[in-house]
Amino acid sequence: MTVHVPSGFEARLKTHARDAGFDLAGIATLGTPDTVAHFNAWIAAGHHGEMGYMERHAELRRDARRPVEGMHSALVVALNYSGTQPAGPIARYARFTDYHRVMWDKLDAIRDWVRNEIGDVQGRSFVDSGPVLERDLARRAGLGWFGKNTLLINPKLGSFFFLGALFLDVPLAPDQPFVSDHCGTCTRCLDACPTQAFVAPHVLDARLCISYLTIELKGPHTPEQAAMVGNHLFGCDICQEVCPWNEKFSRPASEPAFALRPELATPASAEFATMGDLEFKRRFGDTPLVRAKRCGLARNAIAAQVASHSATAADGRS
Ligand code: B12
Ligand code: SF4
Repeated sequence: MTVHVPSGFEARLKTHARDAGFDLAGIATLGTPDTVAHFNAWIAAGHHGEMGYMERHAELRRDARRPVEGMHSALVVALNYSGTQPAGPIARYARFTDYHRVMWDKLDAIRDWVRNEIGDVQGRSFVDSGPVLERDLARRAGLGWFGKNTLLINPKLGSFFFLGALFLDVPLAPDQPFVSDHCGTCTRCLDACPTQAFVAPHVLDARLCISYLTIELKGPHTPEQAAMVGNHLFGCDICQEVCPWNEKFSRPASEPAFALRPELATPASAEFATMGDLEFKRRFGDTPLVRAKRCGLARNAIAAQVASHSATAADGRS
């Protein structure tokens, strides 16, 4: 059955996405990412470290039509998770219920609305989960530019938001890509990174990134890695915190599921060093922390303890 897309449908779709709670919405046509060469160079340099899935599924990431056959367009959305909270050992995005399910549910509901509106359309929701270069797609859909810290930045929202996409098998009129770059001569994020993880503007060597070292890297830390982690327990926001666009435009999240959990906002880091599996699952099983697993959190908590003892010892000597 051929589906007829009525005139003005794209505008209604984006309005519907914003009514569903998304802060930004745009439309892109699926195809070869504009930044595929950057992605290829990043993989070739080994910047993905032990994130084997980035390499394994590289072919799919090189063309957004490949992950799901027959897909044509994407509704790309952003959901603010609030950059206004104070810094802490757990990155801001992980201080409440896991965002994947929240966003999948919203995107699936939008797909059902599309079916209701225009007929038998196939769709697939992606949130961080699929072999898709989401920031490339978001820039194509007009949502923002690539900051030198690699985050997608929107001129009215900053960068503390999640990205998601609803792939659809109908041709939709795309938005204009976001072509301008508003970083200018600023280098605050590059200068602030405590581990010098940016090998150049826009290029992150994940192997040096605290987010990677506390979440994605499995197994024990080398002494050098433990020292780099410092008192970070899960993830890192430093390159976003210092960004003037966040200082100016971050705002509290309006998504009810993103209500702050005090035990994640001001965690007792040391308790993660000894917590058992059952307790970890009971207290944090529905949060992003499960990505690092209980043993990853224990490893990070020990690195934090060592960092704090070293700092105390250094103070004592001075
Ligand atoms: C792997 C991954 C990581 C890795 C590697 C990060 C990285 N920079 O690649 C690690 C574990 C380190 C990580 C950390 C974080 N991540 Co992450 N991560 C991803 C994931 C799964 C893939 C990213 C990817 O494709 N990397 C490949 C490299 C090559 O891409 P890139 O660095 O983004 O660079 C792109 C552009 O900058 C551009 N580019 C590259 N070089 C150049 C050069 C020039 C001159 C130009 C103009 C452009 C350009 O092309 C590249 C390809 O599109 C995405 C989800 C997804 N499926 O896309 C989430 C995602 C990027 N992460 C996200 C988040 C929130 C984070 C953290 C903030 C979490 C935290 N607080 O700890 C940090 C931020 C660290 C950082 N500065 O990136 C969000 C970002 C939202 C946003 N506003 O941009 C995403 C989109 C998840 C989501 N669905 O919301 N992440
Ligand atoms: S801190 Fe400066 S250079 Fe880095 S992303 Fe923000 S505006 Fe761009």
